[in-house]
Amino acid sequence: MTSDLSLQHQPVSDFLLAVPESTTADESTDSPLPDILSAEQLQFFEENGYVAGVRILSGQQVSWLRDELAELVRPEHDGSGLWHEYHSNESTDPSTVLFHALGAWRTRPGLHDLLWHPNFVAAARQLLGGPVRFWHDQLFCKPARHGGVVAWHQDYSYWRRTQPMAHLTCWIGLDESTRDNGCLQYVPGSHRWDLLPITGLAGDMEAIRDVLSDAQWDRFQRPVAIELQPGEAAFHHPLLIHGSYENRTDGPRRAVVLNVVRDGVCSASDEPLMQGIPPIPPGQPLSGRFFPLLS
Ligand SMILES: O=C(O)CCC(=O)C(=O)O
Repeated sequence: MTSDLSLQHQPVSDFLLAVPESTTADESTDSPLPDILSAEQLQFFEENGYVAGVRILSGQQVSWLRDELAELVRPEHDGSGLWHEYHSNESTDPSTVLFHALGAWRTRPGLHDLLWHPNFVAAARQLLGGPVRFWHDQLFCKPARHGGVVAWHQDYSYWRRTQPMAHLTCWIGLDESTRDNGCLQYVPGSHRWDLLPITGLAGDMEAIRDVLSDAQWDRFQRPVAIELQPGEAAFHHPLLIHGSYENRTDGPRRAVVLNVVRDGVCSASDEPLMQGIPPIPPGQPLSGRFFPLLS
C-alpha cells in the first residue's frame, strides 16, 4: 500500500542524485542555491511573461518519471486514494483524451522528490524574487493520435482562493514537445492583461474569445509554440494566456507541472484549498503538510 509522501518534506529516494550541470550558474549571490537563469532570461520573463528551454531533468530522471507516470494513468493503481483531482479524460469529447491529475507528489518518490530539484527551485526563487513554497502539482498527458486540447486560459483564474498573486508555473516535458504533438503555446505579453473569468480547460480551445476584446483576440493569431526537449521546462506568469492543441502524432505528449508561490501567499477562502485537505482560514499563509517550503 502506497504511503502518503506529503508527510515527508525532504527527498525520499535517489531521484535527485543525477542532477545535470547548469550551464549558466552564477554563484555570486547569497541565495541558498546558485542562480541558473541569466539576467537576460529574467528580463525576457518580465517582458513576455515566460521563459522557456530551461534544463531541469537528466535523461535518467525523465525515464524515472515516465515509469512512475505509466503506473499512475491506470485508474486502479496503488495510491489512487491520494489525489486532489484525477481525470482519466478531462476532455468533453470522448474521441480526444486529456489525462489531468493533481497530487502526484503524494504518490511516487520521483514525483515527490522533483519538488526539491535544485534547478527548479533555483529558477523559481529567481522568478518569484524570494523563498518558494509549493502550491500543487499537475500531470497533463495526451496519448498518441487522439490527445485533446488544453483550452486558452490564465492559471490565476483558477487560483483566486489564494492571495496575493505571487504564483509561478513550471511546465516540464517528459517527451519532446512539438507543434504536432500539442506543445504548450503562449500569447506573449498577455500577463499584462486583466484577470479573466474561467472559460473552460479541456473543451473548446477558443472559448476564451467570448471574454476578449477584438484587439486581444488579434494577438491569438501569433501565439508562440514552446517546443522543448524532454526534461526541459518553461516557466510562466499566472496571468499569461496559454493553451495547447491536440496530439496528432504516434507518440504520447506527457508533462509534469509544478505550481509554486512566493512564501507568504495566503488562503482567501473558508473552503478547503484542494479536495481532501483541511481548510486554511482566510488571511493565513499557506504552510504545513500540503504546502512545504522548498527554498
Ligand atoms: O500541458 C498542457 O498542455 C497545458 C498545461 C497548463 O495549462 C499549465 O501548465 O498551466
